[in-house]
Amino acid sequence: MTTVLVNVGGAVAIALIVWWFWLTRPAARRVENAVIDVLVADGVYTPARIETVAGQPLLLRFLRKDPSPCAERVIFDELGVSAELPLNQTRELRVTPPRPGDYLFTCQMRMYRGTLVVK
Ligand SMILES: [Cu+2]
Repeated sequence: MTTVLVNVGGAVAIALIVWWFWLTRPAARRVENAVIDVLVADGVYTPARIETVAGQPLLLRFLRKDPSPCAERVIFDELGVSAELPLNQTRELRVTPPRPGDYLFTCQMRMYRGTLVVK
């Protein structure tokens, strides 16, 4: 009888360890990428490809180093976001992509281009 209880206890402990170390990881990963710095310079956004998951609030910090008026606005068309980027200052933008897919972000002339890849 005692042996059976010890075995059951061992199985429960193993199940808890598996659950804690393997199955809880995806939740932690969502928080990791919540803040992203984007540099606006020389005609490109860096990074130009940002990966995230649907429903996760994202804080994007745009730093514009390009004095050209071409770079002064960033537009996320599908998310209804259009924001002015002051030169040499960080502009914080909060976006929450609702569904998986590719969301383009561009300047108003679509010369600067980036993609929010949502899984
Ligand atoms: Cu432009």
